[in-house]
Amino acid sequence: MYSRGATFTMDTHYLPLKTEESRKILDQCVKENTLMRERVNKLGWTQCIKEINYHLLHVMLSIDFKSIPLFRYYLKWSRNMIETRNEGTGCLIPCLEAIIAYLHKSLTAPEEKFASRLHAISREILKVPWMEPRTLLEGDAMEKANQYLEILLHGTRSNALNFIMSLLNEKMQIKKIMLDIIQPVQMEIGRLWELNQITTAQEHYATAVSMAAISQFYPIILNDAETDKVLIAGTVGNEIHEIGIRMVADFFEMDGWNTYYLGSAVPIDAFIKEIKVRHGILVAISVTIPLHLYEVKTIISSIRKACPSVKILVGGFPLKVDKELWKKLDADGFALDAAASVKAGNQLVGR
Ligand code: B12
Repeated sequence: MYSRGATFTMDTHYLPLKTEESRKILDQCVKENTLMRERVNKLGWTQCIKEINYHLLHVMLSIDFKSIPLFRYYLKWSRNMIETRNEGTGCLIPCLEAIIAYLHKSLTAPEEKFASRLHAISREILKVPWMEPRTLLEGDAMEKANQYLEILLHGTRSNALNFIMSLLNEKMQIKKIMLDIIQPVQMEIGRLWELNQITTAQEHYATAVSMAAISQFYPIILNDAETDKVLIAGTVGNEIHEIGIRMVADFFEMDGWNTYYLGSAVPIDAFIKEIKVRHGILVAISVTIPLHLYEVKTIISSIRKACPSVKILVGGFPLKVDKELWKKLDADGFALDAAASVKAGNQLVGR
């Protein structure tokens, strides 16, 4: 397979930099742990500080949202990232311990109790030997999905677009193509990236092709129905993952709604203006990167103030990881996929 030899820290330059805190935590780790000293010698202080910063932000996120599932997911994910880049997970425990010890001073009593649970969980998870997570496309039902994956990795754009159209010609429903072929293949692309088996460029390319493939359905899907069922959908802040929310908007469109899909990373003021101008009765906001949950919380509180009668649905990757999170965001509802979104949306607006 492919190898990009990446290090753990990714290009997330817009995230808050807690450089001073991370340096102090790293100092402590280096004093107490030989592996950590070796790591600093190998990668340098700047890289290791960035790495601690990323762990620190995720520990804080789990504490702020009181979410054990988010923490478990992050541990598993960072372990996969580190193991498959030959960086050794030996440093993960000392880093997390030092982070939790550092945070102790500033935590309230209940937060401190919660942080101790995170500590226990990290020990429990990391003592189990690492195993490579299996493909998400196992079983006979996944034959077509595997073919599509193969084309995304080794074929041309035209092969991919033709393949998706051939499924439609074989009478596979558009909704099924989206949920049973494109969605799982995109998730598998993510798994391959996480395991360092494909490059970021391949991940980008696959997504661009999948979006083009979906666009072929628009002459069939889009309608001009006169209706007061108006949906405004998009992602906010720095969230650029957009296939999921596009699918959600498409499923609403297929259900007879008027949908305004605004795109990704829409500024809050612009989003609110659209809700007002288009007379939206339902808003759908998607989030994929867990650290972007803060931004979703902020926009929801702004929408509540500016458009008190509008209903707000949320969804996306972290909300699938922790099914209680939507309540902590002060949304009106959430759904696991595009089909369930339509059901939840109709219920919320009483249709
Ligand atoms: C494609 C992709 C990208 C593309 C996005 C391009 C684009 N224009 O969309 C690119 C390459 C740019 C990218 C960038 C990054 N990505 Co990325 N990406 C993915 C990938 C492979 C697929 C996402 C996707 O298309 N899913 C398919 C859709 C259909 O599924 P879905 O989003 O879950 O949507 C369904 C439901 O959730 C629900 N739903 C979704 N939204 C909503 C909204 C409402 C209201 C409702 C009700 C329901 C709902 O319905 C949808 C349809 O059924 C995922 C893998 C994964 N497991 O998701 C990684 C993944 C999300 N990315 C990841 C990462 C780390 C990043 C980067 C930080 C680094 C990188 N890879 O370069 C950057 C960050 C960018 C940013 N600022 O947002 C990680 C996140 C892990 C983590 N710990 O945070 C993942 C999980 C990959 C991995 N396995 O490691 N990424």
